[in-house]
Amino acid sequence: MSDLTGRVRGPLAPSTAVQRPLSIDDVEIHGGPLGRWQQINREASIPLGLEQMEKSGAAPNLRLAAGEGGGAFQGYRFQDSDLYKQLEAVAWEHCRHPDDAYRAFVAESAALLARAQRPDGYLNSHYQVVKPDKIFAELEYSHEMYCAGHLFQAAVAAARAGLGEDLLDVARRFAGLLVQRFLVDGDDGIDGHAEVETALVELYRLTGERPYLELAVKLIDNRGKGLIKSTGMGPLYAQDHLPVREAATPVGHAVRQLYLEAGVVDVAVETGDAGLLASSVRRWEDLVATKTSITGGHGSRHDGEAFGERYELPPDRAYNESCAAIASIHWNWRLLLATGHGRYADLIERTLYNAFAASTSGDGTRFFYVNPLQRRTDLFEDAYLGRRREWFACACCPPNIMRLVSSLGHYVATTSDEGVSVHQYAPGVIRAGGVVLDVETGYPWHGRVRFTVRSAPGGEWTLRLRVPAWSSAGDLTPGADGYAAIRREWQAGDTFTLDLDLTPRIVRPHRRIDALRGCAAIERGPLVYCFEQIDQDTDLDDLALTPDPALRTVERDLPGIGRTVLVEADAVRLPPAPPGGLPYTAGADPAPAARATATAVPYHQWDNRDGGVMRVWMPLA
Ligand code: FUB
Ligand code: ZN
Repeated sequence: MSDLTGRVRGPLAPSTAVQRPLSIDDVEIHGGPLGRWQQINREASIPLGLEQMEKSGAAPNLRLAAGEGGGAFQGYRFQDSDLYKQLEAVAWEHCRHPDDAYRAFVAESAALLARAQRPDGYLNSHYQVVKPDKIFAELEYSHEMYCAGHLFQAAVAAARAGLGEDLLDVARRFAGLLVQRFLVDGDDGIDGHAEVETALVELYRLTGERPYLELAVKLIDNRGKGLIKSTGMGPLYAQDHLPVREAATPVGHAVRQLYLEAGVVDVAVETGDAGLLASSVRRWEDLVATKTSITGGHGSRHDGEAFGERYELPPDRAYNESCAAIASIHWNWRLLLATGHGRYADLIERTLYNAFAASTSGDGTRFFYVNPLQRRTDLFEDAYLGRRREWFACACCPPNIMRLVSSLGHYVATTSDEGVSVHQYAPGVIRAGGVVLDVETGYPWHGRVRFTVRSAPGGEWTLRLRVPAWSSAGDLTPGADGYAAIRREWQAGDTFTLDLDLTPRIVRPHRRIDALRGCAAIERGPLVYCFEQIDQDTDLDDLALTPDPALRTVERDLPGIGRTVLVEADAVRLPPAPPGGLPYTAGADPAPAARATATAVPYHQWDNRDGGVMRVWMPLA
């Protein structure tokens, strides 16, 4: 192995940061939901994804580009990116559980990509096979740099995972071509879909090649100058309406905006550009305050897969693409490392346990692309009736989900000159700078997290524990950064217990979210709850919560879900609506018919039984 593999075996290795990330294999997750997701990712999702690389056309397309196969190009112009995400998922999984099959998949894919790659470094099967005369000529929607970005991330992952540098060689040849054309030769083009910016910075971090960073800087500086030709979707769609530093709020296609933000923070951190970082923080604050679903999901509009206006957060039409949840976690992680502030870890947790986790079925074999907060049952335009699917024609989400799950350990804890910070709670082991910590917890079902120092370097250091914004932490008072800091000369055998308050709570929407007015939702710890028809003994759409409902937790084993904690809420059954006529009536609401109980399950576990009605937000009687 050359020293290009670097020290951190994980997605992010900033050269300067308030908090330093750990390697994936420095954090063992032994159970709980995170452990379960990693297990099914390995046992079910990744094998399914590997099969799809052939079935969906991703690998055959590259064989066509290499002049090897027969048939026609299959799928979207960004089909190559599915393979790149799948490679990244496998590489991070290899860090956790080395596997010869993974090694072979990466080696064979790298060889195929090398054969498909043009001598000048260009690589994109769609343009090579279908539109060779349009290479770099329609950047507004070509996804050529977007695909390159995913290639770079896969190559970084393979190198850091010890899977060789053949993929990295392919990536560097393509990156060299991009640098030559878009930096050295002065082509001012930018891709209509951000992604390459963050990837170029990570490639720079791995290789030390400064031009990769310089190109990322240029691509970000060039956004907002009208350089992206019209796609028919308008300049907001691809965040080309304003220079990045001036944009006050996230707009347009949600995944594009969120990947762009990851790149913005990466560039800001590597170049020491405080103004650029501040602009990203400003947009984050606006996003959180006005454009975020309770699940952490982003994107209110199906049209353009886009952010809506401020407070436009409809539960039934919420788009909340799985990729947007992933991109949001990427962005928040970068902000957390750059600032050390717990509000970013809080949002990672909300997104991870809700918008993100709901994307995958309990057995890891089906995925949501769109994650709404309400399902009606008359989705006549959708053959799948709003249920998860095994794969998609546009399969951006499934392998993206897999790469995040296989790298989850990376997001659990960090180190700094002061000590160790724990951001997400899961049972297992954390190794950081000479410290070994055992973590025992039943989180998020139980609120107690017990740390035992297995070994520690001499001298004082600080154990920083995130106290989520929704909880108190007993006698511990978190600082303004959201962390309780316990500084002492820790000895092997020392223990420390954090008690988080998991009392279920009723949550009400901001009064400006018109679509949610008069409704409430239930949260418990980091989990957002939802109501599925199957758990009610009356029609869910006839139920309303009482104005200040008592909430009771109940542990159950449910088919398709397993052991879980339900929340029962006091409710009333509304009288049946009058049949026919306009759905509007004059006068007061009729009095509720009878007292009832509404039963909620964790949102991330929904759609694992039948395809019935679901809602997160319930009307208040
Ligand atoms: O355009 C590539 C990917 O496809 C986007 O990130 C997703 O939103 C989907 O449109
Ligand atoms: Zn997606």
